Amino acid sequence: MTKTLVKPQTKVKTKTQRPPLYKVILLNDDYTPREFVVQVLKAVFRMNADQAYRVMMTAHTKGACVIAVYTRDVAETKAKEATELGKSKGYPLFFTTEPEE
Ligand code: TYC
Repeated sequence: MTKTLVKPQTKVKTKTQRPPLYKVILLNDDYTPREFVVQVLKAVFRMNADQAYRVMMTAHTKGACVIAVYTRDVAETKAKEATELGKSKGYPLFFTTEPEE
């Protein structure tokens, strides 16, 4: 009797799913002191003085600046934390999030 070898009909493909990423965006305003914006960027987004100053100046001159990209939870938590720091001092400093294309 001959034996027939049957190949499996299905193949299992493993795909690594990457979580969708969100941008944190700093918005300019007319009231928050520049130095305070720099302080918040250093504290919440772990930037050095030079990076923080550049980001602040970009938002100041262009109206907004993308700061960093994180998973949704981290982006939203950091944006909220940074906005709250401004609020606690009475400043309208605002950070928002947006999904990355
Ligand atoms: N425009 C503010 C000022 O002139 C400084 C500032 C910069 C505020 C960036 C917010 O995202 C900002 N005092």
